[in-house]
Amino acid sequence: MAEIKAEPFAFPVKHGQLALIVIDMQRDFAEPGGFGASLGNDVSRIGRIVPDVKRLIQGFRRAGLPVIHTMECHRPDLSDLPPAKRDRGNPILKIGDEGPMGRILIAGEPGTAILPELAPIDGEVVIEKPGKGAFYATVLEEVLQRNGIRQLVFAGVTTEVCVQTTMREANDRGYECLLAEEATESYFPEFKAAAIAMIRAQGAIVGWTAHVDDILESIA
Ligand code: TIU
Repeated sequence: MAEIKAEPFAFPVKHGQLALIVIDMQRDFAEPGGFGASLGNDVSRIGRIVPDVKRLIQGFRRAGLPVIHTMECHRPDLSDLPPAKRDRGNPILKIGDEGPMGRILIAGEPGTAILPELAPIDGEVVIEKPGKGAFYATVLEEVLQRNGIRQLVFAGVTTEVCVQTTMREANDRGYECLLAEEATESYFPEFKAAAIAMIRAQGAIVGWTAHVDDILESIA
């Protein structure tokens, strides 16, 4: 397990310091009637990455490497929801409103759950986050430090919103970040392509990008 074939150059794997972080693979972003759809998005693209995200999760589990999951969600009393976030745009259903899968983006509601195919197993950390980035108002940094994790492979949705925000937060905190290209998706293919390009530009200014097969081969 020395390095992962990646862009803009090979990602140097450091033994015992690597974890997978799966961002917001929730029904709310992937299914009709959820938060993503309420914003006017065609959510059908999101479900198509599930097999690749699953392969990545299984590879990390097989290798005995940590898998961390995140969920974008808010408390039922909305005390962690800034009005600016609730009121932004003109969604069909706002965060906290009752939808076909329960209250939109509220912790514990059916629609807020992680997709069943990708569900966390016992012992895996799940970070509930009120923001787009997974460090803001969460214990993620503490969890990573306690486990000696310094390198993160990223999967999940959406590429240019919660994935990229978290990668940038992690990069600024000194973590080495690698985005798994087939295991991330956006509602806008052009935004996914742009996010991938800007992450690895300028000598990996935010981090590396790699194909799922190459990541799996290196950690096997
Ligand atoms: N709207 C959108 O593209 N994303 C989000 O609101 N959250 C996440 O990316 N998880």
